Amino acid sequence: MIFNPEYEAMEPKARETLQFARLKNLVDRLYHSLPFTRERMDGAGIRPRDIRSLADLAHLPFTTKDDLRETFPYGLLCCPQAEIEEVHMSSGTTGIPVVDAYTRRDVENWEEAMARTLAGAGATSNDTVQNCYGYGLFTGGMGVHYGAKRLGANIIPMSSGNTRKQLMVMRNFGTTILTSTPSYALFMAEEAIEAGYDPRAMGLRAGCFGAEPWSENMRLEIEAKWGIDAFDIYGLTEITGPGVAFECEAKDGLHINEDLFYPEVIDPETGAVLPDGEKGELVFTTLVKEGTPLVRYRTRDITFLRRERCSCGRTTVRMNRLFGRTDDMLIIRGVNIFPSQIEHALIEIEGTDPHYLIVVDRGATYLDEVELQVEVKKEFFSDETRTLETLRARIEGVMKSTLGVTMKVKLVEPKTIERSVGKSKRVLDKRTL
Ligand code: DLL
Repeated sequence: MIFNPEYEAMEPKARETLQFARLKNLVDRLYHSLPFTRERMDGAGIRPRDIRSLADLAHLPFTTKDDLRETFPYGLLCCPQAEIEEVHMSSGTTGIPVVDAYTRRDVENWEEAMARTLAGAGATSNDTVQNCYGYGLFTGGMGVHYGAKRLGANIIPMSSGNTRKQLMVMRNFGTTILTSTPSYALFMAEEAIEAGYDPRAMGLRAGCFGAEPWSENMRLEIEAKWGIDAFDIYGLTEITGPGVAFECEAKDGLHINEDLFYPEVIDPETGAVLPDGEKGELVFTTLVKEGTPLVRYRTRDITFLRRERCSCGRTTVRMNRLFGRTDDMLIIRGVNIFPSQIEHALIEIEGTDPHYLIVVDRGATYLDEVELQVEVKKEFFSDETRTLETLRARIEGVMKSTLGVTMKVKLVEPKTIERSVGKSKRVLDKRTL
């Protein structure tokens, strides 16, 4: 079902007109109310009146994650602080988080975008949605929650974890739609089997999975284990959260809610806009955002765009399932982590050298497991085992509290981690998706 045919099945020409009107409005508003944008545009020698077509967007400067970091928390706020109704946050490169602030209208648009997303997976007001994305500053929990409410579905706000309880609820409340990270969906199926249930007999019919990379193989596995249709959903905190793009029944690319989020794909080296079909970095302009609108935000996600009509009737542009990222961001159990954050934390800990290796694996449990190998200073290594054990426990504690992820720390002798001549290799990702 198409939730909002007026926007989702709009004639592309009419949509372009709408997008242009919204873009113009956005650029005017930002230029006149946000010193950051005015300085950037003045620096590039461009005025709001120079934006005469959608193609002129390409003349505007990009916004990057560093810009968000440097203006933390409210330097890019475009409305009076009193109008903010909600905030969300995710990690940034050095641990300084990026903030998304929503006005009432922003939350309404998010509800709309997520209602479209759930409807793409066939959800209606008759469904019961069990939402296992984390509630809190992460956008997954609230995003799905809002969408399910807008759809008029029954929403079970489970958040992530506590798997036995999830399964109990699923069996007793007649869950029909599951929303979680794809790895957690697989983990839950295994737990169900272990507890003596047949996941296929639990009544689910579809699931919306995202927030981390997954593959066609993982889709097939989730579908076979649960006996459901599994749909890919995409979004990022900076651009509102989930609801930016979603799969429909064709499962052939993700429809971008492009009346709200205008996409471009650029060459990450030169910044030039690439034609449809060419792989590059995805960039978004939030056309109607009021709280923290962004112009040409570089997501660092790699994909390409396609404009052929989809068999579902939606006319929106589709993005391919992601190919990866242009940076070294890791997603561990849904938490975004940069190796540099680990490095910063290690520097503070006496006894360690800044040589480390992050080994990520997805064991039999389907959940990400991290082993952090850290080189210890020579004098520490000759010390008694108790000192080493204290150091190990301390690093584990620091990692858990600064990054929010449990890691197994293994202390290794000096000079055992391979040195490289070029860009050092900090991550060994053994996960096969
Ligand atoms: O992960 C928002 C979200 C919540 C999306 C629930 C889908 C479902 P962040 O924590 O800011 O936001 O992380 C955003 O996660 O730039 C991608 O690199 C990655 N990502 C998100 N969805 C997918 C997906 C949420 N479907 C970052 N496939 C993005 C692959 C994804 N990677």
